[in-house]
Amino acid sequence: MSKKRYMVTSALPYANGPLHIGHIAGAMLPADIYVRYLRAAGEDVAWICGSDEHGAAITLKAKKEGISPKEVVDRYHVLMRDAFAGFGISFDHYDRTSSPEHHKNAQEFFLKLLENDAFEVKTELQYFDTEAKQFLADRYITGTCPKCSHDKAYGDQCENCGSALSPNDLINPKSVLSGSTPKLKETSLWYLPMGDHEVWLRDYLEKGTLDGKHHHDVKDWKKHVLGQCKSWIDGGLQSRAMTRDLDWGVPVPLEGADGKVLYVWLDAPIGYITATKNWAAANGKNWEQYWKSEDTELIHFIGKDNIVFHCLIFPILLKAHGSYNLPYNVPANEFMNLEGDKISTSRNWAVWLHEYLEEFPGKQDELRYVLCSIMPEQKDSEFTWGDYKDRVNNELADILGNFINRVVVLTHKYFDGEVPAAGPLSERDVNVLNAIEEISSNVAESIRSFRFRDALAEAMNLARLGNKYMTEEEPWKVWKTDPDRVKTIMHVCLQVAANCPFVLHPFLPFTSEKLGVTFGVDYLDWARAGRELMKAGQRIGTSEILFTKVDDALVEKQQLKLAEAKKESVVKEVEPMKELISFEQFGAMDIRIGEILEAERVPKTKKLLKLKVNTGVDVRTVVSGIAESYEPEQAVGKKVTILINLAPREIKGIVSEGMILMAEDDAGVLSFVSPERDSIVSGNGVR
Ligand code: B3M
Ligand code: ZN
Repeated sequence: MSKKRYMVTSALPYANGPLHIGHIAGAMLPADIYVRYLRAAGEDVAWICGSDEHGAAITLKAKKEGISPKEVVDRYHVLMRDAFAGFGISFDHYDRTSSPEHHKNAQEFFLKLLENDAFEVKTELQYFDTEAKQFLADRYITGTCPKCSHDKAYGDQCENCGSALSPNDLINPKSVLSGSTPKLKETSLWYLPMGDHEVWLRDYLEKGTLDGKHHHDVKDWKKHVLGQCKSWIDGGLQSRAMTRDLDWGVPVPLEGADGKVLYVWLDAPIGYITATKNWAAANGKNWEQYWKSEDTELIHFIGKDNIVFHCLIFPILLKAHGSYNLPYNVPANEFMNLEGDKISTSRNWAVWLHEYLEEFPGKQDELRYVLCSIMPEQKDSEFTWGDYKDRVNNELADILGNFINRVVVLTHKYFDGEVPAAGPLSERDVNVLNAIEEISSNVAESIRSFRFRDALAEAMNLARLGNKYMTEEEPWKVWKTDPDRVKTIMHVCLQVAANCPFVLHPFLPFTSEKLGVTFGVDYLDWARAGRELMKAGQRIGTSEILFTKVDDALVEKQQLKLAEAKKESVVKEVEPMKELISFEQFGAMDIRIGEILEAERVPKTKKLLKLKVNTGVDVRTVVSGIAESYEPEQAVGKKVTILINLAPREIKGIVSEGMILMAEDDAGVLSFVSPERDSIVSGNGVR
């Protein structure tokens, strides 16, 4: 059953860098399509977004650039806002979380939660960087993941295995600020006891019920979203700290809480509410209807890395507050990769929106089209420039562009730009005209169920149908023998062409605007679409070429640009030199050449091999995190460099006696550091 009102949100991007195709493919383009359709269908909808301006993402960027966090967010807020506008991302309101309104709103929300006993205050030992004089949480601290042994896990999450972590879980913790090993220091934190909410969360997510009543249809939710939620709950929900000891963020509004701010994942989703309030105030609306009224659907568009926050944490907060709706659906997308690799801001492996807008003026719809065609709705997908070229040329130019161009040119050529009246209709004419309604209702249904790829394919079917009809009816031939029949053919073609902007505008707003002018149709009103759109005698306008073809040179240029970025980022990413050590310290290390005699995987780990190594001194066991780079059988027989006087350490129940030295390439693949001459035997010292 559908409701009266829609509150739509898109994940607030961190204001710490420019936007790339992954951002819009994940959380903004699907929402834009959805909302454009809903508006055209006459629904009451508010769609908000904004810049996420708090958290370690911002402060670490500021530190790296040597500027203040405020300068970082001011710079990128404007860049992001403009890039969205450039792509026709039609938010009703784009806000930012560093605003005084948001600070006030988030603080009030926090106080209400406190009043409702939503938190537990705990005073405990937390990691503290004595050099940087700062507590370390989230991205400020890295170490080895206790679950999978990945050695670059963060204080909040391991990106290798997806586990949620606390700083205290990390093995060998290191401060990101100084590289030093942090000390423990006492502080108080407000925790959200998520475990207390497991029972109702399970009902809400697995049955779609809330307080014993039907809330939403579970079958409308994406499987991968529910799967992720279920595995979180099955794993047992841990308490999560909702405050941080930092100086950038929304201050905790309590006496004695100096130097404490709200956790960014507490304040950012409240940012959705602040944005709605600001939008409502500026537009004479009642914000509470959009967040609290029972007949409003709350829909969050996000990427898959944000699922836990929107499906578990935010619902707990909303419910604990008391009067808010819970998400009606969270149609999260998976990730979009680029030319065989993960999109990465730090490695400059991305197609940047502001650069695309500069390099391809007027071609926003081409990118929107390609991104929607390959949207990662159910699984990860991949953008390549070769595919961009194929889709623009074979679909946009050859089908849509070609059809519209032929309709417009022939209408002017034969009928002086006037819509001809139809004569008797053939069965095929009738079928084509009937298809208009069918396609339009299929598009609507797919959009309402968040199947945007299907919706776009179906909308394009209208142009495909018109193009095929025209090609097969051959009005240019029939003109010589039966000009009356051409009137009917062109009449049918014009109905199809004029309906194109109706079904295509959620996807291709710029092109649809042009078509709206050419055919004089009010395409922003979904209900007006249909087979009788163009009346006989009505004049149509002219049309420019809608899509120019992409050539190989463009593809190569873009691929080259990426290759250059990769080269530069490799140079940039070289780790800075560590502090000087004395000759004595060097001399204390006993490094030898050893030979691997045996190798086997350590059960239940992805990365670890258990090796037997002949060090020349003895044969010993070493556990080494190389299993993703070497199969056991590839490792056997290799001569390797090994530090033999490192204190033994137990890893996964095995005592490891030594450390094999490895080199790492830019893709993270490890390689043994081996002697070049075969004559060098085990036990040779390395000096
Ligand atoms: N800024 C995370 C992200 O960009 C975060 C989303 C907030 S939505 C409330 O992945
Ligand atoms: Zn892990």
